[in-house]
Amino acid sequence: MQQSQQLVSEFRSLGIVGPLPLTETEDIDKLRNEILFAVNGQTSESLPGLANRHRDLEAVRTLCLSPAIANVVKQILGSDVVLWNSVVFRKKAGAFSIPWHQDYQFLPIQPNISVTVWIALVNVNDNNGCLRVITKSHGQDIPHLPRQNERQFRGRADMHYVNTKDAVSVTMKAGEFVVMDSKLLHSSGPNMTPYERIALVSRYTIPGVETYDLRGLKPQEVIPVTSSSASGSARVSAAIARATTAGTLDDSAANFVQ
Ligand SMILES: O=C(O)CCC(=O)C(=O)O
Repeated sequence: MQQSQQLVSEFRSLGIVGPLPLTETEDIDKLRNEILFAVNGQTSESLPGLANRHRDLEAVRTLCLSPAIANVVKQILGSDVVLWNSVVFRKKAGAFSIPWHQDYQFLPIQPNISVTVWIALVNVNDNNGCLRVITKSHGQDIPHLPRQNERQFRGRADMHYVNTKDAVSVTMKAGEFVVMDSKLLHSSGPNMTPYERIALVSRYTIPGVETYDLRGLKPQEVIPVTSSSASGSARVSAAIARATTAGTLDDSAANFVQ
């Protein structure tokens, strides 16, 4: 109990918790190879082939529904949690950086209640483009610039508002994950190694929240991570109250542009 209270208060205060280990029964090498085999040929520039594969790939679903992840996300969002989005992030040898951004600005979800989990499928560090974060930035609404073409990442923070000297690199072993507030400023550096860096991002919310496809048009089905008897709308109200208190809720319409 003490441990879980610490975990939640760390999440609320820093906007991130971890790295934490996945459940021991999850064989990360096997799952990674299955994912790579299935997404072969899909790169970050062809994101739709890498998005929401928890719907059809068992290996992606197994990771997204890991009891270790469910346990943490439930402590943050409450016991009734749904998986609503996932993306495989491939960073090939020599590949680009991902610019500083806050996810909540682009999420096709209303109300904007979402927790992001970043799962390392290989060891990650500064050499191969690990995640970088600015802790405590989840309290701020950072202005973002629109992307100039389809090949650019979906959005980037206006760097006048980002103090990169506060950035922390999140070094992780394959099979570890971090849980982030969807308002936490994050980025990742270039991959300077000859090997691919691969990660899985999964996103969770609560029943009753409306979630849409990548273009923010079609309502999407969600996958329950747990169930409880509380009604969806009661859970939404409770989570809105919690998120507002924690300063993590943005009520504006989903403005996702993929
Ligand atoms: O995996 C990465 O390099 C960055 C992922 C990311 O920025 C995101 O999930 O929004």
